Amino acid sequence: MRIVLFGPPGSGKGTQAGLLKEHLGLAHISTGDLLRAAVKAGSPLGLKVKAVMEAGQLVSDDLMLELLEERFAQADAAGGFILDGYPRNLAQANALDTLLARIEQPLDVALLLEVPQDLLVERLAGRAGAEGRKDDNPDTVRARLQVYEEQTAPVADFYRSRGQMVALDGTGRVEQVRERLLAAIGSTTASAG
Ligand code: B4P
Repeated sequence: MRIVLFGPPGSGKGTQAGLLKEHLGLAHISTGDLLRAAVKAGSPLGLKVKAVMEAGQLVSDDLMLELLEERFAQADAAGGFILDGYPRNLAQANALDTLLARIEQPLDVALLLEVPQDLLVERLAGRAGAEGRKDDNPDTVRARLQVYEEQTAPVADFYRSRGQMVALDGTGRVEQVRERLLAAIGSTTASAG
């Protein structure tokens, strides 16, 4: 099973991908986690992207693709994956298409978590308090939400036009959202088989 999980910052992508990974035995590929690991390690890539992330902007498409290709080359990705945080614009959606065609791992479904903006702001403020992530401060959260609306939201139409998009209610308890996602994945598998 190959899944793209997307939605605005704070919609629960990372949270849900972690749970689905356990349940479905898939690799969890989070571009945000890959970038944060590079920043933490102080690698050349990490040094390049730190300021961009702290401003709530998108890291360049070329760097992201390089990072993703490296991650897909790891053994666990061959058995299926949940991609969390990528694609974040139409150029990335096209790049992903080309990459997945080349490695013969076409996408099964794109799942969109829908959450109203005031709840996103509330959740991210909660995480800022709990984890101290620099990009969760109110100014950066505003910038990230704007980037989402302008650049990432059109990705939904990209997948919708191919009949690969399922939009889900991302509000409520973590377990409730997880059940909705599993039901959507179940019906995708049933209609494919
Ligand atoms: P990400 O790491 O993808 O950050 P995110 O959008 O905030 O999602 P995340 O997965 O962390 O949060 P979640 O919604 O699970 O990206 C960070 C930055 O990296 C970007 O701004 C960008 O600079 C860069 N980047 C990443 N990918 C890129 C790409 N492809 N191209 C370019 N740049 C890229 O959870 C948020 C909070 O909500 C948590 O505290 C969680 O506990 C809480 N929560 C989740 N579900 C909940 C629920 N049901 N109820 C209550 N709280 C809930």
